[in-house]
Amino acid sequence: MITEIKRKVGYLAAEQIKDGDVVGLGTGSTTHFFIEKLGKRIVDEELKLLGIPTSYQSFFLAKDARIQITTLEEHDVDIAVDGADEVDPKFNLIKGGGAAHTLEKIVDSSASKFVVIVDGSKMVDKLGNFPVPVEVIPQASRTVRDQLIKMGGSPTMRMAERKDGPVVTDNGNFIYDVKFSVDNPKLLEVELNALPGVVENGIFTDIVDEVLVGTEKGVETLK
Ligand code: ABF
Repeated sequence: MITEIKRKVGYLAAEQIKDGDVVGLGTGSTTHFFIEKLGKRIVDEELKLLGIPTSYQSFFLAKDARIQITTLEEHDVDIAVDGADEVDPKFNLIKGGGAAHTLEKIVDSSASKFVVIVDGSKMVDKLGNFPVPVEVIPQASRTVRDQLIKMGGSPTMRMAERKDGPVVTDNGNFIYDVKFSVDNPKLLEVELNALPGVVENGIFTDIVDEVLVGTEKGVETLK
């Protein structure tokens, strides 16, 4: 059922894309369906669009969907569509479960319109049940961990599933998943990025324009 819900919300988001749009292509299983539907629209409607991927995962999905790829060097983003791990009532997000939050935040925040697509399980009253992903320069792993603990966090290095080493991001860095009590998302987002060695964290604030929430009853659009 969850797959059908993700497909429904991903497909609906794809209907917002207009001919000639430059589209930020998010990462994750819900956005997978969004990209799939764009591919169908390109064939069925001869839709013309350019895609800017937020990870190697979405890059290859876009290639499979025959979406022409471009870069932020060449184009501004008209609309970015991306998943999330948590969404609070003020549209603050936790993202990064897919280890792609650094380029996601760059593309999503640069878009004229940023649309988040989630299933209902991602909607929360307060961020923080999902640990905050923090991308770190490998050489700074220990110093950043110590700082995260001093800030009241409980960091765990994200390990690769089948190997006994850490997950390495598209940028060649490591990720800490940090349990925090996220009382002030904006402040914590700024404080985390001020730590020497932190590349980007998965708290997204003040950049979401719309949230499409898929449930068994249908898709609700929150603005
Ligand atoms: C991506 O989407 C990640 O930031 C996030 O972890 C992931 C979760 O979404 P889904 O449940 O659709 O895989 O943007």
